[in-house]
Amino acid sequence: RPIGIFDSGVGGLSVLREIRALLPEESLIYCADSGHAPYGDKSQQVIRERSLELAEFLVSHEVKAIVIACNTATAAASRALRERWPSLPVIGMEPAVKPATAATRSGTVGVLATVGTLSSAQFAALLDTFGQDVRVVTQPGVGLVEAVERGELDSDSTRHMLSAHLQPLLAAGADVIVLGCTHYVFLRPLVETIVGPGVKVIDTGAAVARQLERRLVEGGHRVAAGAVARPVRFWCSGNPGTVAHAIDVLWGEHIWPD
Ligand code: DGN
Repeated sequence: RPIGIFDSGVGGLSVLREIRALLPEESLIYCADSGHAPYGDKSQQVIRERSLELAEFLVSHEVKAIVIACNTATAAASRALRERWPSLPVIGMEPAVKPATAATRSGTVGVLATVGTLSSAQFAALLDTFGQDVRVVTQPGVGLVEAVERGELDSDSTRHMLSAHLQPLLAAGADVIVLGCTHYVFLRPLVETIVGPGVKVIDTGAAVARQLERRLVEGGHRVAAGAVARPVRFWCSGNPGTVAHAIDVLWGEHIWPD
């Protein structure tokens, strides 16, 4: 049985990349809700409804686990998914605030994420738990999801927006930047150029892939290592032509999604 992975769009490909590297023998279905991206400015209720619909689609393909490869959708919908499918492992994203608090030397951590993630109850709870000993400054990455959806990882406009968003975090003294949105991981090279070598940039894609593996092993669902590598199946809502371009750029392989 396959593993289902979804995101508002193509950002979750950054998580898919980690899952693919760790679990090449697993069959993977990736679902991009590009017809409805971005999620950042939508209400929690709308994001929850979209997430349930995407999960329903994946469940109809008999997935053995679901990865919500989107911080915004995790915050809005992970509980609803777990309630609807109590025996299905549902793995969500969480901005890497915990590792950031361990990594900072200046005592200030910067988080770049969507408005939806930063204003969620889940993020508030994360700050309650890990934001006590360090200062956490946040910045909504307005416009960045759209840039990545267009496959613009290094255009002048992306560079300009990103500099403007990072500036307040750096000015506040952050020496660790958390990329709290799966789309932003594709901007990591640009982020690193802007912040310079003294600032660490972190995300949770690899940790999520490891957590998925643990859950599969626990449930006895892991395909034996060494089995034949499976191709990833891509599906999207919205215009496959637009998504195909972004997949070309981000995944590095020409794929026309269903
Ligand atoms: N990839 C989503 C996330 O990690 O938050 C972005 C959601 C969106 O569409 N704004």
